[in-house]
Amino acid sequence: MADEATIGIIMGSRSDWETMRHAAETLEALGVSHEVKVVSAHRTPDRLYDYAKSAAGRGLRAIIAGAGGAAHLPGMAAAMTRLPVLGVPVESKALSGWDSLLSIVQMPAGIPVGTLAIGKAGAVNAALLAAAMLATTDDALAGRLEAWREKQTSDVAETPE
Ligand code: RP5
Repeated sequence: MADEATIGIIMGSRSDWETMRHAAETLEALGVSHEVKVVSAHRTPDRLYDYAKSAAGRGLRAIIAGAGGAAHLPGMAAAMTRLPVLGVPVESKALSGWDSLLSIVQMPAGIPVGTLAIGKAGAVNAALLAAAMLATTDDALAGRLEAWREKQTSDVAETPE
């Protein structure tokens, strides 16, 4: 889903896709238009600049940014756009995502990044938060989001086996 995307999903490396695909799949399930790009703060800084600077003008309403290690992508994107930025710490091999989490969450006052949990849970919840923000002004999406949550509740078994 890429035409007239309302949510931009960016990640620092193709290796982040295994985590970030859960954000894309969740938006897909909710019928939220989105685009997906690899944008690295360190390896492709010009691509990051162009992406963040053009995001609002292209009609995006929020950005979900996932990165691992010295995870500067969400914060640098947030520094260059007024759009809400949701940060997903990708689980790193060296430090199990602690490095990613602390890099993303400890923003200086004035440039916020809404930081989610490490890994898949964070990617799914970033998508749900983005959808919830859009749903405040989109009744049809609000209905789909409520239905998604009701299904999640009804899918929980009462017994472990
Ligand atoms: C970060 O470095 C990426 O977000 C990724 O999580 C990590 C490792 O990248 P690769 O070396 O796998 O490309 O910039």
